[in-house]
Amino acid sequence: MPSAPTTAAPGISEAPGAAPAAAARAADTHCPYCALQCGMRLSPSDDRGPSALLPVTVAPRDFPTNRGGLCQKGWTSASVLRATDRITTPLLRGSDGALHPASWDEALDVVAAGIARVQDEHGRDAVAVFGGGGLTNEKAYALGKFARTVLRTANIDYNGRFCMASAAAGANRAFGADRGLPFPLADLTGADAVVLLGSNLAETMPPSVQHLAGVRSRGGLVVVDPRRSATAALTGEPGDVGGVGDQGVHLQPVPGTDLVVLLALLHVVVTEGLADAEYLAARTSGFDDVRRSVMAWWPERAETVCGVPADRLRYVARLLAAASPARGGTGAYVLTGRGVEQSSQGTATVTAAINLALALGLPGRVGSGYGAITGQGNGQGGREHGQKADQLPGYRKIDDAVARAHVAGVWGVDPATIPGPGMPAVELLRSFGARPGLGAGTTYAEDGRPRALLVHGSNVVVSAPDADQVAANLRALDLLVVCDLVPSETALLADVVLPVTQWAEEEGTMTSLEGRVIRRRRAVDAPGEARSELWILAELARRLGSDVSFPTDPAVVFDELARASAGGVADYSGLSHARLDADEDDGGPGLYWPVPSAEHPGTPRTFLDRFATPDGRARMVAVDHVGPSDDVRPDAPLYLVTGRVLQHYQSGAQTRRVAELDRLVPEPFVELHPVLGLRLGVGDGDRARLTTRRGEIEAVARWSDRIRPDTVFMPFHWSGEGSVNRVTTDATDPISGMPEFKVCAVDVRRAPGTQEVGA
Ligand SMILES: Nc1nc2c(c(=O)[nH]1)N[C@H]1C(S)=C(S)[C@@H](COP(=O)(O)OP(=O)(O)OC[C@H]3O[C@@H](n4cnc5c(=O)[nH]c(N)nc54)[C@H](O)[C@@H]3O)O[C@H]1N2
Ligand SMILES: Nc1nc2c(c(=O)[nH]1)N[C@H]1C(S)=C(S)[C@@H](COP(=O)(O)OP(=O)(O)OC[C@H]3O[C@@H](n4cnc5c(=O)[nH]c(N)nc54)[C@H](O)[C@@H]3O)O[C@H]1N2
Ligand code: SF4
Ligand SMILES: [Mo]
Repeated sequence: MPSAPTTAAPGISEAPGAAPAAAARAADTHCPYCALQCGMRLSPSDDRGPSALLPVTVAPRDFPTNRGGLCQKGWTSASVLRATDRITTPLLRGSDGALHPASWDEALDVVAAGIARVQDEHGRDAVAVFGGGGLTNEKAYALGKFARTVLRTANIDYNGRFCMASAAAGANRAFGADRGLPFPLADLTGADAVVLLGSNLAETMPPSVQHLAGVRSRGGLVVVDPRRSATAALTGEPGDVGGVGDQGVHLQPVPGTDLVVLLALLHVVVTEGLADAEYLAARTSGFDDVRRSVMAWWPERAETVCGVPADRLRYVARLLAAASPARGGTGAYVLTGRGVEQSSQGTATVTAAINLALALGLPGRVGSGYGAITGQGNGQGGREHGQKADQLPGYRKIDDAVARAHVAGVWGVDPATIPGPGMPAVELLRSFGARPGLGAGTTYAEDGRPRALLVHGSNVVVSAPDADQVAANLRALDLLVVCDLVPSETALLADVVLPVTQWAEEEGTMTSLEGRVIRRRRAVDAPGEARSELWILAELARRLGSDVSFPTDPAVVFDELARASAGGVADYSGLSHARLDADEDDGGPGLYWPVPSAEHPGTPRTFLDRFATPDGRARMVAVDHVGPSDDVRPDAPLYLVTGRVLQHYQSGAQTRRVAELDRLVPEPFVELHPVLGLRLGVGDGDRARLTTRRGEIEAVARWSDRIRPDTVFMPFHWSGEGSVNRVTTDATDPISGMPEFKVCAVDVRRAPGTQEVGA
């Protein structure tokens, strides 16, 4: 592989509309981006006004999650359909090191021959697959099936490992099932208390804030975040920063110490007799252990670790308990987001949040509960249909003999040919690296090193932790194939780039953060030669001599997925595109899984009678605080936390190509408190240099009094010298394999040789 990627202009369109314009039609569909899956109506553009070059215009429509609202990303989403550098033909890396347009036959022949060669020389597991939580259910299902039946490789995982893995591990262990929100989002409206741990909904899912109006009016919104984020500000004007406001409370802990906050809250609940004893006896197991384990975390001790005043911890514990049904409240919710989950103790922190909710009797009760806020458009469905290393469709375990037999039956293969679990994402990306002492002739069985990778729907060079190392590892591959819409930083490293259709160009289904299965609909044809991944996988299967069937009609793929999921945790067997369409024609906004039969109405709220564990009880598991893997120390005395801004989505591959969004937030920045800025000599507007154990980056400093003075914040949406994942740690949670994106130790200074702009 070449070390310096080059982009060739041919095959990548240069101007909006450069690809032949296709007739557009109206369609009711959903936003391409996040898991809120806001409802939108696409209409053919007229030939006047700013959208004249785009095939469709976007308008919001009424849907339960967005109630007629859209964020800036949603409003501008049609721009990506005609991104100026949209890939419109397959591209092949030539002997000159550049990417050149090729026909589909040429490109697919190269991919098939490369796969066959690598598997011949190094073994089946030497070809790996990396999927994405943005793929439709149909594509995610087909990708998992392709990996297990055509490639017969164990090594398939996806970017949901960066996103939902700890929440999933925690919920699966406690409840026996992982549906991010096991209740409709609109249920939050009636609660007396909602605790949001490490979630910045006001920027990451803006229309969802409508559902917090009720709890805010009752003073019950609790936001836990080291920054006074837009969401934390919804708690109202406090007397002092981080204090109690008129609409709720903002707790501003030391980064990476949320587990201590949660242990202290449960300590107060237990010692003040606020737990729901009847519920605990009837619906849970393991409480005694958990009760004993929180005894050591009285609020004054917790304060010394997490920095949240003891009286405020008591206030929040009592607020939450008063809202619980056992104490006559209208209901309470505990919700977690990436701020607490992207941690080496993410599963433990989710478990502590669940323990707190269980002690108060919230889960499995109408009007109360615990939930994790799924991130990607199909982050929920993406983790149910078999692109996760240890899973088969229907949220089944790949090492479960009964599950293997069922799925093998649907696929028409011998269960013994389905591989076992593969490596989780971070380990997989690490495994490609060349290692001393291993020659070209070794096999996967000898060195555990895949030689080829197919990427579908992730830009790992920007979004994976320790990203420079990831890029170096991708360069060490014999074959990198990337399917994408645009020349993402990862696509630019590939030997073969395959252009694919995107949201408004395809039919399919998505499963929203509420577990609601909804339809994605086509309004416009894809430009140039872009093709659906269903077609690409079918063509590769044929070229690789497989006799397993790969239908290309999404409705037919869905029917097969539904059969494969029958009897599993995420049972879609009562659903079809036709049923979802008929439901929508009747004004229905999709159906919640499980939907185990064609007559079944769907399941808006799960666990009402029993949890999905063998004995029907929720399992409480004692957990304790260890702290971040890369903690502050004299040469790296500050916490670096990472996250998002409203205008950009993920690695920025899509939103950096939307002029309006790029103009609003054109470059990476590092947010720091003025007190810290003065101490470090880094003024507002200065260039700052950030150094961690992985390396150094530079970005513009932005002063803000809304962040702790011991912490700096950077969004991760950019590549280049301000790409924060070049310095984040690739340490992972031992149970979920989720990387510790949120916290690492950093040294910050004014970039040498730069002019002082600020104070
Ligand atoms: N605009 C926008 N919206 C998005 C996305 C996007 O890229 N851009 N992506 C979508 C996806 S895939 C996801 S996963 C969601 C993510 O949605 P969120 O979880 O809301 O997003 P983040 O900004 O990653 O993190 C939330 C907050 O965690 C805080 N935080 C950092 N460290 C800690 C800590 O140690 N403790 C606590 N309590 N908080 C901490 C940050 O300050 C930040 O405000 O957003 C979805 N929506
Ligand atoms: N430091 C730091 N890093 C983080 C996070 C953080 O909070 N901090 N958050 C993490 C989280 S939660 C997530 S979810 C990840 C996400 O990060 P990524 O996995 O990189 O996600 P995207 O940027 O959405 O990349 C999706 C890519 O797929 C393309 N694409 C879109 N639709 C399709 C399709 O249907 N098929 C194909 N083949 N391609 C498609 C897009 O053009 C884009 O290039 O980032 C993680 N990285
Ligand atoms: S909140 Fe999410 S789904 Fe809604 S418009 Fe914004 S990005 Fe799209
Ligand atoms: Mo995510």
